[in-house]
Amino acid sequence: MTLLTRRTLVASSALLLPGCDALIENPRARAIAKAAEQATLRGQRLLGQDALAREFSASEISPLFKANGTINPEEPAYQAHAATAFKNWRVKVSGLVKNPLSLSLTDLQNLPARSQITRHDCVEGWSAIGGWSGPPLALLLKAAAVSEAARYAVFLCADTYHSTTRYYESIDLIDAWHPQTILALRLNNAPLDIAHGAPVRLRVERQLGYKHAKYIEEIILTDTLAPYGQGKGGYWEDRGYEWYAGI
Ligand SMILES: Nc1nc2c(c(=O)[nH]1)N[C@H]1C(S)=C(S)[C@@H](COP(=O)(O)O)O[C@H]1N2
Ligand SMILES: [Mo]
Repeated sequence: MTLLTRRTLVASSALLLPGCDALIENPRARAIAKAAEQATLRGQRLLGQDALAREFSASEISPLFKANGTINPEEPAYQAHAATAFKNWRVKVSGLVKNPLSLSLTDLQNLPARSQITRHDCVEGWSAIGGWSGPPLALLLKAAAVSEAARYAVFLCADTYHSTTRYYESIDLIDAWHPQTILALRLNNAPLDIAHGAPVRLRVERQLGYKHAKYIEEIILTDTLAPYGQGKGGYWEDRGYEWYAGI
């Protein structure tokens, strides 16, 4: 609401109620104008920003899905979780949310899951088709009640991959709410193995492999990427890769 300027109010109410600019001073007219703007936004997202990445059939699944980057986090804390089948693993959702969450694997497993067979493309030049399954990130965002000020979701991982800081990634809220953005718990009908990000990893299907953070421990809603890593929004972004890695 506060983001609406007088100009956009005039523009959207003019569309709805030609010649009635004076009505913008009226709270009911303002509400109608706001609804018109939201409808436009939804319309645009249906046309483009919500476009789905291609999905494949089960017969197209790659016989071998290569694992890349960290394939077995050496950190003692991670190894302790792995030794106990991740029973004490939590995924925290914090930052610009009204209800911070701390979810166990069982909590995540009990949420409705989405299954999708998609192609993973790594910048190193290989691709693989795999079947992923897990709760849509949107369900967590809804439960956490994301604040209007949030612009990004940042994912903090348990591994450090040849550095002293954790692997991390970030996406904007359009990708965060996208129906194919899931917290994958399973690959090809089996619980995620350690090489592919156990116990939970991101799938953000319209972007390249490095965006798909494995070993997720924390999801932070934020209006700035500056405090994380070198401030470029991800482990590989800090080393020169694009932040929006669209395929
Ligand atoms: N935590 C973490 N996530 C990560 C990486 C990593 O090293 N650590 N590597 C990224 C890269 S470059 C790719 S291609 C994919 C590889 O996923 P896979 O091992 O399931 O094939 O994970 C991405 N997510
Ligand atoms: Mo990659």
